[in-house]
Amino acid sequence: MKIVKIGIGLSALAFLLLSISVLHASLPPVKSEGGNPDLYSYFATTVPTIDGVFGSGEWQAPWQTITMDGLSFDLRIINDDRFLYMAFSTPDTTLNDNDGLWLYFDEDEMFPEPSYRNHDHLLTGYSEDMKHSRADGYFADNYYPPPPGGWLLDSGLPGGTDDGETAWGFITPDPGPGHWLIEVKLPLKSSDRLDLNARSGVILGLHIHYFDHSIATSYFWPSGSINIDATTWGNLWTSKTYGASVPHAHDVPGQWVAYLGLMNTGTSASTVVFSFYDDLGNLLGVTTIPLNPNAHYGNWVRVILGAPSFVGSIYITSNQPFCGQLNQHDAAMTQFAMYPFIGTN
Ligand SMILES: [Ca+2]
Ligand SMILES: [Ca+2]
Ligand SMILES: [Ca+2]
Ligand SMILES: [Ca+2]
Repeated sequence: MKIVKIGIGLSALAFLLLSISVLHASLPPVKSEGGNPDLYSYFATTVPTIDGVFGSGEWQAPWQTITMDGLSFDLRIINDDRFLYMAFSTPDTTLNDNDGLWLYFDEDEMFPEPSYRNHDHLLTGYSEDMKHSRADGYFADNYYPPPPGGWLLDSGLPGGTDDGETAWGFITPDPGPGHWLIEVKLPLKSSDRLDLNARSGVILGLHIHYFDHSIATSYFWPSGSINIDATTWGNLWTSKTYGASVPHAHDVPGQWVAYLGLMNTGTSASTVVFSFYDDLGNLLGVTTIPLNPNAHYGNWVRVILGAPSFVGSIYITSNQPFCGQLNQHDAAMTQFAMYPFIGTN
């Protein structure tokens, strides 16, 4: 059982927002490296400027640490409904124009409709996407051709265009050493069929290749993965928000109301358990919500509880990760996600 605790005081919006920010801050780095490891994209609350500089407040997501063939890279990932943004802090301390980054994405092949389906660990001609960026500013958008496969430039086909932005910046902190920061922006869905055709909320396959030219060495995530075999790639969970229509008819004047939306973007059914506690820690009720793959679920917290009002905290557990959204009636919205709890308590 994976457990994440959040406290949600429905009597005060400020407390609700505070609780969610605490949840984000306490998320552990992703360490799973066996099989197909996971990375998580948080829903963007700000739109980053792709300039190779990590501006204050620009990347509103926790750092995730990945191991690429023995080297640790830190990255932050966010998305909105149109774009995926990635920020890399590399351990590469030698500035070289030919240092390079390749990002390979696997989606399913349900062209032309944008799909809620997840990556299929299968490389299908014209259905996948790859972005290649170099420290000297070179950028190339690529696609996966039909067999015998390989990766080719989008611009080599009629209508193929370069879609995406990257920027590299060499930062020299005190104390050092200096190292590369890389910012990336790419469309989840573009007008070019040779790019991703995905919606926010899907899981994409991801393969990362970093090349340190100074020592002519490549690093891969997942370690040992290769760019022509998507069964070796990792999972990138993207986030989705809800256009929730809050049911005014049930609202009680003068009270705060939280609207709860859940989405299971995984491939397994989730069992989500909400335990409601009052301010003294007394258990008020427990509700179990089954959430099938790619299913949406939305309701009011107090309706789940079965009580006309609720003030207290909610303890949520799940046997699978999922993403969700809390919407304080007509005023604010915040997203949260249930990821594996790593550690002890
Ligand atoms: Ca920036
Ligand atoms: Ca595929
Ligand atoms: Ca393209
Ligand atoms: Ca492409």
